[in-house]
Amino acid sequence: MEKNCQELNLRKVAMIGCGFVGSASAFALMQSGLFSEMVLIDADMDRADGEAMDIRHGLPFERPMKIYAGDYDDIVDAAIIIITAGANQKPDETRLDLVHKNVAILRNIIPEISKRGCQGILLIVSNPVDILTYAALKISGFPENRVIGSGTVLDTSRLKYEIGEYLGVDSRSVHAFIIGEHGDSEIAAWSSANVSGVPLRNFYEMRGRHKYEKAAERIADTVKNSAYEIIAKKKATYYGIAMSVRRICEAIVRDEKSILPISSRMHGEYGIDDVVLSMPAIVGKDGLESLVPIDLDEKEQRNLKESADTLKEVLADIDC
Ligand code: 6V0
Repeated sequence: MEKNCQELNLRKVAMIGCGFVGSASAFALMQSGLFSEMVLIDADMDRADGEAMDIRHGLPFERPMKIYAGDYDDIVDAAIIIITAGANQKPDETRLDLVHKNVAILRNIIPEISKRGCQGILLIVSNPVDILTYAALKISGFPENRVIGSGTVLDTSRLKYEIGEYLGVDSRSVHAFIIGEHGDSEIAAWSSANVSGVPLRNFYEMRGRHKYEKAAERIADTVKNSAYEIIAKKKATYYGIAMSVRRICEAIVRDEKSILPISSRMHGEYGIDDVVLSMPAIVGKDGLESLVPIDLDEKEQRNLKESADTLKEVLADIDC
């Protein structure tokens, strides 16, 4: 019998899709200590069961929790429902190429969640994440704060890593965002980037790196192309996104009000409306609290608008 969820279990997480990304994320969450219960669901039930068994065999080295393969009745009280189900990119495929396959998969999954009256936060990870987050919002009818995508949290982490390496500084001291689409039209927001408050351009000079523009261009390209490069070498990317999923869950479960570039629906910010893309946002126990409209220079604003237009063209082609 279907349960109708009224009370959330704030220590419970559900993972729908247990392929490379879902299983790596589940493994990262098991080690995080954030949850006391984790349900794994996959169209391939043996896969979900096998991953649950494998991951829980690590529990004697971590904090106790329940990890099991389940079905949709098991997730009604989950505080966070993570969706990683769907086809992944093949070499030479863009994220946008996946759209029709993965929207169809969402059409199977989301009604199972909404008809049970789940009150948890939907975290969409499957690609193209911006389009799928928009589709999930429409299909679920959930309030916008509860339907978010992992967006450019991963790309931003890649950016911080590359800047940190280049400047010989801890990447955690780098404050910089990738915004827009999680994909080919993403934008590195250089004009607001800094290292612990020191504008990036000044920090480059301080470290004896005088060719700022060239280095920035190279770093942005490396970030944009890293998924393609990893997929060409090992067929899929999963550790970086797993850590990004863990970070987003941490901000929600601990009500951290951290600023993370998750994907969410825009409402006229920078002249962009009715499309989901990534902008820095305050993330806490209710999911998205509010956007943080960082300063963008003219070129960045223009590129952001173009990124939104790219996504809108794709949205016009799907029925949601
Ligand atoms: P994968 O290893 O093929 O796993 C996908 C899993 O989804 C499989 O185990 C399938 O059985 C399962 N699945 C398919 N349909 C359903 C369904 N209806 N219900 C339940 N389970 C289902 O792919 P992988 O894990 O590598 O990638 C998953 C998705 O994450 C893809 O769309 C990737 O493109 C995307 N990524 C998103 C990233 C991001 O930054 N947002 C990063 C990396 C990958």
